[in-house]
Amino acid sequence: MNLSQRLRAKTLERYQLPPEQCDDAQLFHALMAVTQQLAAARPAPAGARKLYYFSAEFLMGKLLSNNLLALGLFEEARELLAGMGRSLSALEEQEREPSLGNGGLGRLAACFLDSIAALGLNGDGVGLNYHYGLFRQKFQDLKQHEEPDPWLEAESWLIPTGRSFSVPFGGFTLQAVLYDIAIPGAHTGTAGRLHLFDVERPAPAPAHGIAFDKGDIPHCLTSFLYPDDSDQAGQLLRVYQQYFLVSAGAQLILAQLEERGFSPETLSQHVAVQINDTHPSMVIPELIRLLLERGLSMEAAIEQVSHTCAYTNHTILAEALEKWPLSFIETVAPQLLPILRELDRRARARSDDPRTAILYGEGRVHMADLDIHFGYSVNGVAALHTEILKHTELKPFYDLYPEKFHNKTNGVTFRRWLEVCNPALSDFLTARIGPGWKTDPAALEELLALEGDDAALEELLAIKRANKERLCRALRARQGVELDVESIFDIQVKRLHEYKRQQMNALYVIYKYLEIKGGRLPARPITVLFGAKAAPAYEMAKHIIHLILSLQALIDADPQVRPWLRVVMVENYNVSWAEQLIPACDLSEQISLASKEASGTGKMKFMANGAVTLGTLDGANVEIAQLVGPENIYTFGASSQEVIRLYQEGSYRSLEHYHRPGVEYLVDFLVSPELLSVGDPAALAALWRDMKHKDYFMALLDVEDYISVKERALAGYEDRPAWARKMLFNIAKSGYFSSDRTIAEYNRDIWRLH
Ligand code: 26Q
Repeated sequence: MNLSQRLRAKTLERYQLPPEQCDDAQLFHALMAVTQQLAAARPAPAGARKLYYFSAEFLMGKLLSNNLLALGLFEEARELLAGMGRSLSALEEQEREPSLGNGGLGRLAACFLDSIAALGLNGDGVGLNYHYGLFRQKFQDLKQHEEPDPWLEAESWLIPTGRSFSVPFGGFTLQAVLYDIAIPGAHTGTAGRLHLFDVERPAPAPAHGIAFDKGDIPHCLTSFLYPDDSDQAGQLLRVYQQYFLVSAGAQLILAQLEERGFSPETLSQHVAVQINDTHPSMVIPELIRLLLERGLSMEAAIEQVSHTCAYTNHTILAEALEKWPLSFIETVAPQLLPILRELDRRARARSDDPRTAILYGEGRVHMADLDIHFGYSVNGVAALHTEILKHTELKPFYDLYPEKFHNKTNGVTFRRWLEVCNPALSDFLTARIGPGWKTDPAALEELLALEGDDAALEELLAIKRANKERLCRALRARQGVELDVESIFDIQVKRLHEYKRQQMNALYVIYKYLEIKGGRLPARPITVLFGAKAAPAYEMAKHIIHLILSLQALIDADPQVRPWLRVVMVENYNVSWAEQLIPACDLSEQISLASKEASGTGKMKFMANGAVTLGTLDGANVEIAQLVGPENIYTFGASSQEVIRLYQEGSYRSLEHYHRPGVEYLVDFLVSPELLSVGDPAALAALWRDMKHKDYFMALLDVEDYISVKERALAGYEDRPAWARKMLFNIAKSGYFSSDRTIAEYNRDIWRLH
């Protein structure tokens, strides 16, 4: 049966209507069901060793288009719907986005599942079925408000498996019920799975806000995703979530091992576990515990687990390194305590450096140390990040186990982040260099042959313009803002964090606002777009959102400035917004303080969609710069070595930078009468004081260089043919950042699945 016949059969069965007479919601649900059945019917790939990718987050985004593409039905679906006067994007409006992740780490896990499936590797994801994903962001009175985001409906992508496992907590036991999402591989005929565990009787939705009864563990364990570590509340619940995930996941591994006919003594030959940051680190003692129960000696259990588990580090921010009090573990999973003590004893026997111990002074478990001692691989997520881990953050461990350390530069799936989100550019690429880039993004390099082809460059500019128009329509419809497509689209979208320095971008907006007020007009209008959620308990981040929204309101109301400069903060930035924003971007803002952004993955999506990067030499920006060369990127700011030295010496004084003539008037604008007339004086003053006296992430160190290089980038945009060549170069070199490349490296160096 072809897709048309399947869809007809489905709508007749469900609604007793032919597809033509269904509304968008019915058509969406029918198409989802057809897609899901086709994906679920596919076999798993073969392989002697099976990978389990453990992650507290999987930021999947909407799945309909992606799954159709992987099943080879994307074009057929587009044509079928067009023939009925309908569109795939209208149907996708009906889909709720599963936001089971905060940001980069969760989205990386989703790209990895897509690539594991596409490479035909035998690997599955293991996570939790949060009923409420990341909160929905609303702006009110120029501030962020959080609302619950229920994504589960009667019909969803979840497939009940009928399988469950008992998870023993201190004092009670819970059933972990397993649901699966099928992940079809593009061009493989096989499919992987995302395994999501849930409690048996989840709590009903809270009546107001995003608050749950954090004490009601049996019902609330899977209620919500933690909005990152800045939220101090309910840490104990977080540990319950982690143990629930790893215990159920470890039991699934051992059950499947047995089903494949292998004994627990051979675990490491048949299983690889990738630990996505330290959130699932308790899988190590839990697997050891389960192997002991199955009769292995402590020695043998540790030996097996140490050759099964591998750890990825995603951050060097000290506050994000997990060190749970032992008392939490004693409450949540007391059965792990003797194992943790034994592992600590062995770690101390391997090294007398106290910095590599597992149990710390006042009784905390250092989760990363557990992974490094009792895993066989440690990797960072970009070249610079891995070097910093080896020589600074994790130096004592690198001295102990140099052979365990690898770099695996992150990547993104070009299926979602180019083929699905930018069909116009995809068609252009296929017309110019053939379809080879779809299975091997490195083939995008063939575009370099078009460097002197004026018609091709013109077409590239026209595609960008059309994508900007598409974004303008979306912003008009959803947020009621009217933008100028002729303006340059300068975009910064990512979680709100001081180290990412959205506040420095806001200082640029202030600079430009004052320039225009002084009669110095830019060559063309500038549109500065932001999208960012702040963790609900992260005050400074919320102040920065307030600053941006205040600037937006101030400029919108100013007829002198508004034609030349706009600020727009997209409400509720998520994967679906990213799919609209990224193809429409001219200038990609990647301006974190050097050494702080482990990698960054949004930057890779922007690059593949023909945006030019404006960035510091941080994270994967370093590798982008090496690939495209200085002509095709704008870099600025202090180097990571300088920044690391400033921190080590404790010698950064923001006040000294504040008093520079090019800086003081920008910072003081935060508490100017103009801005105070629109914004909240307490919030703006708090931010102003912080910038002046603390500025922990050194925005004032780099702001002047940032402004001058950004001005150079804007001037560069005016040479349209030269800019089109920069776009071409960026697209051509972006293939390196395909997650297919990243996953092939994980498989070659860590998993060895076949
Ligand atoms: C920790 C403890 C308690 C509650 C929450 C957390 C928590 C949750 C999420 C800590 C960290 C995160 C998310 C981290 C993250 O997204 N890191 C990003 O990972 C990307 C993929 O490797 C990188 O590209 C980014 O540079 C990095 O910031």
